[in-house]
Amino acid sequence: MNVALIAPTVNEVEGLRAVFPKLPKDLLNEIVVVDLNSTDGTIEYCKKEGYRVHHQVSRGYGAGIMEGLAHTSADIIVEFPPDGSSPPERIGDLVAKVREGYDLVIASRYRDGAKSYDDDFVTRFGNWLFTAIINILFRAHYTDTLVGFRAYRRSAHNKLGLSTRGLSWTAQQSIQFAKAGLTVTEVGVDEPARIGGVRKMRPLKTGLEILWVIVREFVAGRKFANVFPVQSASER
Ligand SMILES: Nc1nc2c(ncn2[C@@H]2O[C@H](COP(=O)(O)OP(=O)(O)OP(=O)(O)O)[C@@H](O)[C@H]2O)c(=O)[nH]1
Ligand SMILES: [Mg+2]
Repeated sequence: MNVALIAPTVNEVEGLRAVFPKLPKDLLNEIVVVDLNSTDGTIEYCKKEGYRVHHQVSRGYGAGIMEGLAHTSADIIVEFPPDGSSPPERIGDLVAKVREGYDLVIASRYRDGAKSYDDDFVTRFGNWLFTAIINILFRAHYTDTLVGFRAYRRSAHNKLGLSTRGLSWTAQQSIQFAKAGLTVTEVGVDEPARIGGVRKMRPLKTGLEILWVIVREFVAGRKFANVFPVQSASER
Protein backbone atom coordinates (compact mmCIF):
# COMPACT_ATOMS: atom_id res chain seq x y z
CA MET A 1 0.00 0.00 0.00
CA ASN A 2 1.33 3.41 -1.00
CA VAL A 3 1.32 6.34 1.40
CA ALA A 4 0.46 9.99 0.67
CA LEU A 5 1.15 12.81 3.11
CA ILE A 6 -1.13 15.85 2.86
CA ALA A 7 0.20 18.99 4.58
CA PRO A 8 -2.22 21.95 4.76
CA THR A 9 -0.59 25.37 4.98
CA VAL A 10 -1.44 29.03 5.36
CA ASN A 11 1.84 30.89 5.97
CA GLU A 12 3.77 28.10 7.70
CA VAL A 13 7.27 28.56 6.27
CA GLU A 14 8.99 28.38 9.67
CA GLY A 15 7.22 25.16 10.60
CA LEU A 16 7.99 23.65 7.22
CA ARG A 17 11.68 24.55 7.47
CA ALA A 18 11.90 22.84 10.85
CA VAL A 19 9.75 19.79 10.15
CA PHE A 20 9.95 18.84 6.47
CA PRO A 21 13.66 17.88 6.48
CA LYS A 22 12.72 15.26 9.11
CA LEU A 23 9.96 13.60 7.06
CA PRO A 24 10.54 9.82 6.67
CA LYS A 25 10.84 10.04 2.87
CA ASP A 26 11.38 6.29 2.49
CA LEU A 27 7.84 5.72 3.85
CA LEU A 28 6.11 8.33 1.74
CA ASN A 29 5.23 7.80 -1.91
CA GLU A 30 3.53 11.18 -2.32
CA ILE A 31 3.94 14.44 -0.42
CA VAL A 32 1.59 17.28 -1.29
CA VAL A 33 1.46 20.67 0.36
CA VAL A 34 -2.05 22.12 0.03
CA ASP A 35 -1.51 25.83 0.32
CA LEU A 36 -4.06 28.59 0.75
CA ASN A 37 -2.66 31.92 -0.43
CA SER A 38 0.57 31.92 1.62
CA THR A 39 2.69 35.03 1.25
CA ASP A 40 5.47 34.27 3.75
CA GLY A 41 7.72 32.18 1.50
CA THR A 42 5.92 28.85 2.07
CA ILE A 43 5.48 28.28 -1.67
CA GLU A 44 9.03 29.38 -2.50
CA TYR A 45 10.46 27.05 0.16
CA CYS A 46 8.49 24.08 -1.18
CA LYS A 47 9.48 24.77 -4.78
CA LYS A 48 13.16 25.18 -3.86
CA GLU A 49 13.17 21.91 -1.94
CA GLY A 50 11.23 20.08 -4.67
CA TYR A 51 7.94 19.53 -2.80
CA ARG A 52 4.71 19.41 -4.74
CA VAL A 53 2.38 22.33 -3.98
CA HIS A 54 -1.32 22.26 -4.72
CA HIS A 55 -2.78 25.76 -4.65
CA GLN A 56 -6.08 25.45 -2.83
CA VAL A 57 -8.99 26.69 -4.93
CA SER A 58 -11.65 26.61 -2.20
CA ARG A 59 -11.31 27.96 1.35
CA GLY A 60 -11.04 26.21 4.71
CA TYR A 61 -9.07 23.36 6.28
CA GLY A 62 -11.50 20.55 5.40
CA ALA A 63 -11.91 21.81 1.87
CA GLY A 64 -8.11 21.88 1.56
CA ILE A 65 -7.79 18.25 2.68
CA MET A 66 -10.50 17.26 0.19
CA GLU A 67 -8.48 18.88 -2.58
CA GLY A 68 -5.38 17.07 -1.32
CA LEU A 69 -7.27 13.76 -1.48
CA ALA A 70 -8.35 14.49 -5.03
CA HIS A 71 -4.76 15.25 -6.05
CA THR A 72 -3.19 12.10 -4.57
CA SER A 73 -3.83 8.45 -5.29
CA ALA A 74 -2.12 6.47 -2.49
CA ASP A 75 -4.07 3.92 -0.43
CA ILE A 76 -2.95 5.30 2.95
CA ILE A 77 -3.39 8.98 3.73
CA VAL A 78 -1.48 10.87 6.42
CA GLU A 79 -2.98 14.23 7.34
CA PHE A 80 -0.06 16.23 8.67
CA PRO A 81 -0.39 19.87 9.79
CA PRO A 82 3.22 21.05 9.32
CA ASP A 83 3.03 23.91 11.86
CA GLY A 84 5.51 22.25 14.21
CA SER A 85 2.83 20.51 16.29
CA SER A 86 3.00 17.16 14.47
CA PRO A 87 6.21 15.19 15.19
CA PRO A 88 7.40 13.74 11.85
CA GLU A 89 9.26 10.91 13.57
CA ARG A 90 5.88 9.39 14.58
CA ILE A 91 4.47 9.14 11.04
CA GLY A 92 5.86 5.60 10.78
CA ASP A 93 3.96 4.49 13.92
CA LEU A 94 0.65 5.74 12.51
CA VAL A 95 1.23 4.16 9.11
CA ALA A 96 2.26 0.86 10.74
CA LYS A 97 -1.09 0.71 12.58
CA VAL A 98 -2.99 1.27 9.33
CA ARG A 99 -0.96 -1.51 7.71
CA GLU A 100 -1.82 -3.70 10.71
CA GLY A 101 -5.48 -3.37 9.73
CA TYR A 102 -6.88 -0.23 11.34
CA ASP A 103 -8.95 2.09 9.17
CA LEU A 104 -8.18 5.27 11.15
CA VAL A 105 -5.25 5.97 13.50
CA ILE A 106 -5.25 9.21 15.52
CA ALA A 107 -2.12 10.71 17.09
CA SER A 108 -3.73 11.40 20.46
CA ARG A 109 -2.26 14.07 22.70
CA TYR A 110 -4.01 12.60 25.71
CA ARG A 111 -3.15 8.89 25.70
CA ASP A 112 -0.25 6.77 26.93
CA GLY A 113 1.26 9.67 28.87
CA ALA A 114 1.50 11.93 25.80
CA LYS A 115 1.59 15.68 26.43
CA SER A 116 0.59 18.77 24.49
CA TYR A 117 2.91 21.75 24.63
CA ASP A 118 0.60 23.64 22.24
CA ASP A 119 -2.60 23.51 24.30
CA ASP A 120 -3.93 26.30 26.41
CA PHE A 121 -6.76 25.94 28.90
CA VAL A 122 -9.43 26.64 26.28
CA THR A 123 -8.16 24.18 23.65
CA ARG A 124 -7.57 21.46 26.22
CA PHE A 125 -11.01 21.89 27.77
CA GLY A 126 -12.65 22.18 24.33
CA ASN A 127 -11.09 18.96 23.15
CA TRP A 128 -12.04 17.17 26.35
CA LEU A 129 -15.65 18.37 26.12
CA PHE A 130 -16.18 17.66 22.42
CA THR A 131 -14.47 14.29 22.69
CA ALA A 132 -16.69 13.35 25.65
CA ILE A 133 -19.85 14.38 23.76
CA ILE A 134 -18.76 12.49 20.63
CA ASN A 135 -17.98 9.36 22.66
CA ILE A 136 -21.39 9.41 24.30
CA LEU A 137 -23.45 10.21 21.20
CA PHE A 138 -21.60 7.94 18.79
CA ARG A 139 -20.53 5.16 21.19
CA ALA A 140 -16.82 5.74 20.58
CA HIS A 141 -13.75 5.54 22.82
CA TYR A 142 -11.60 8.41 21.65
CA THR A 143 -9.30 10.51 23.82
CA ASP A 144 -8.62 13.05 21.05
CA THR A 145 -11.17 13.68 18.29
CA LEU A 146 -9.76 17.00 17.12
CA VAL A 147 -6.02 16.63 16.53
CA GLY A 148 -5.01 17.12 12.90
CA PHE A 149 -2.24 14.49 12.79
CA ARG A 150 -3.84 11.16 11.71
CA ALA A 151 -3.61 8.39 9.14
CA TYR A 152 -6.29 6.30 7.44
CA ARG A 153 -7.18 4.04 4.56
CA ARG A 154 -8.51 5.87 1.55
CA SER A 155 -10.89 2.97 0.85
CA ALA A 156 -12.48 3.39 4.28
CA HIS A 157 -12.67 7.15 3.91
CA ASN A 158 -14.37 6.78 0.54
CA LYS A 159 -17.26 4.97 2.21
CA LEU A 160 -18.04 8.07 4.27
CA GLY A 161 -19.50 11.42 3.38
CA LEU A 162 -17.33 14.15 4.87
CA SER A 163 -18.65 17.55 3.96
CA THR A 164 -17.38 20.12 6.44
CA ARG A 165 -15.07 22.70 4.94
CA GLY A 166 -13.47 24.22 8.01
CA LEU A 167 -11.39 23.11 10.99
CA SER A 168 -14.27 20.89 12.17
CA TRP A 169 -13.05 18.40 9.51
CA THR A 170 -11.19 16.31 12.10
CA ALA A 171 -14.25 16.10 14.38
CA GLN A 172 -16.49 15.03 11.51
CA GLN A 173 -13.95 12.45 10.40
CA SER A 174 -13.68 10.99 13.92
CA ILE A 175 -17.48 10.83 14.15
CA GLN A 176 -18.07 9.27 10.74
CA PHE A 177 -15.43 6.55 11.16
CA ALA A 178 -17.04 5.62 14.49
CA LYS A 179 -20.61 5.75 13.12
CA ALA A 180 -19.71 3.51 10.20
CA GLY A 181 -18.27 0.91 12.58
CA LEU A 182 -14.84 1.15 11.00
CA THR A 183 -11.79 0.06 13.00
CA VAL A 184 -10.28 2.99 14.83
CA THR A 185 -7.35 3.33 17.20
CA GLU A 186 -5.12 5.98 18.75
CA VAL A 187 -1.44 6.16 19.56
CA GLY A 188 -0.15 8.59 22.18
CA VAL A 189 1.91 11.30 20.50
CA ASP A 190 3.31 14.44 22.15
CA GLU A 191 2.26 17.70 20.54
CA PRO A 192 5.12 20.22 20.42
CA ALA A 193 4.27 23.93 20.34
CA ARG A 194 3.69 25.51 16.94
CA ILE A 195 6.83 26.90 15.28
CA GLY A 196 6.47 30.45 13.98
CA GLY A 197 3.43 31.72 12.10
CA VAL A 198 0.05 32.26 13.69
CA ARG A 199 -2.67 29.86 14.70
CA LYS A 200 -5.62 29.91 12.27
CA MET A 201 -7.97 28.13 14.67
CA ARG A 202 -10.31 30.57 16.43
CA PRO A 203 -11.80 28.83 19.49
CA LEU A 204 -15.30 30.34 19.38
CA LYS A 205 -15.79 30.02 15.61
CA THR A 206 -14.27 26.53 15.43
CA GLY A 207 -16.11 25.45 18.60
CA LEU A 208 -19.49 26.47 17.16
CA GLU A 209 -18.63 24.79 13.88
CA ILE A 210 -17.78 21.54 15.70
CA LEU A 211 -21.01 21.73 17.72
CA TRP A 212 -22.99 22.13 14.51
CA VAL A 213 -21.22 19.14 12.94
CA ILE A 214 -22.02 17.02 16.01
CA VAL A 215 -25.70 17.97 15.85
CA ARG A 216 -25.91 17.26 12.10
CA GLU A 217 -24.16 13.92 12.44
CA PHE A 218 -26.40 12.91 15.35
CA VAL A 219 -29.56 13.82 13.48
CA ALA A 220 -28.33 11.99 10.37
CA GLY A 221 -27.92 8.82 12.48
CA ARG A 222 -25.93 5.81 11.34
CA LYS A 223 -26.98 5.93 7.74
CA PHE A 224 -23.47 5.50 6.34
CA ALA A 225 -23.07 2.18 8.10
CA ASN A 226 -26.31 0.98 6.49
CA VAL A 227 -25.65 2.30 3.03
CA PHE A 228 -22.16 0.81 2.92
CA PRO A 229 -21.82 -2.52 4.73
CA VAL A 230 -18.40 -2.34 6.33
CA GLN A 231 -15.96 -5.22 6.67
CA SER A 232 -13.89 -5.51 9.79
CA ALA A 233 -10.13 -5.37 9.31
CA SER A 234 -9.82 -9.12 9.88
CA GLU A 235 -12.26 -9.92 7.04
CA ARG A 236 -10.32 -7.90 4.53
N1 LIG B 1 -4.62 24.81 3.09
C1 LIG B 1 -5.14 25.26 4.24
N2 LIG B 1 -4.48 25.09 5.41
C2 LIG B 1 -5.05 25.56 6.55
C3 LIG B 1 -6.28 26.24 6.56
N3 LIG B 1 -6.56 26.59 7.85
C4 LIG B 1 -5.52 26.16 8.61
N4 LIG B 1 -4.59 25.55 7.81
C5 LIG B 1 -3.33 24.90 8.23
O1 LIG B 1 -3.69 23.81 9.05
C6 LIG B 1 -2.74 23.63 10.09
C7 LIG B 1 -3.44 23.69 11.45
O2 LIG B 1 -3.89 25.00 11.69
P1 LIG B 1 -3.77 25.72 13.10
O3 LIG B 1 -4.13 27.13 12.92
O4 LIG B 1 -2.43 25.47 13.73
O5 LIG B 1 -4.90 25.06 13.89
P2 LIG B 1 -4.88 23.77 14.77
O6 LIG B 1 -3.54 23.10 14.70
O7 LIG B 1 -6.09 22.97 14.43
O8 LIG B 1 -5.14 24.37 16.18
P3 LIG B 1 -4.11 24.49 17.36
O9 LIG B 1 -4.03 23.11 17.94
O10 LIG B 1 -4.70 25.46 18.28
O11 LIG B 1 -2.82 24.93 16.76
C8 LIG B 1 -1.68 24.69 9.88
O12 LIG B 1 -0.62 24.16 9.14
C9 LIG B 1 -2.44 25.76 9.08
O13 LIG B 1 -1.58 26.55 8.30
C10 LIG B 1 -6.97 26.40 5.30
O14 LIG B 1 -8.05 26.98 5.20
N5 LIG B 1 -6.35 25.90 4.18
MG1 LIG C 1 -1.65 23.97 15.18
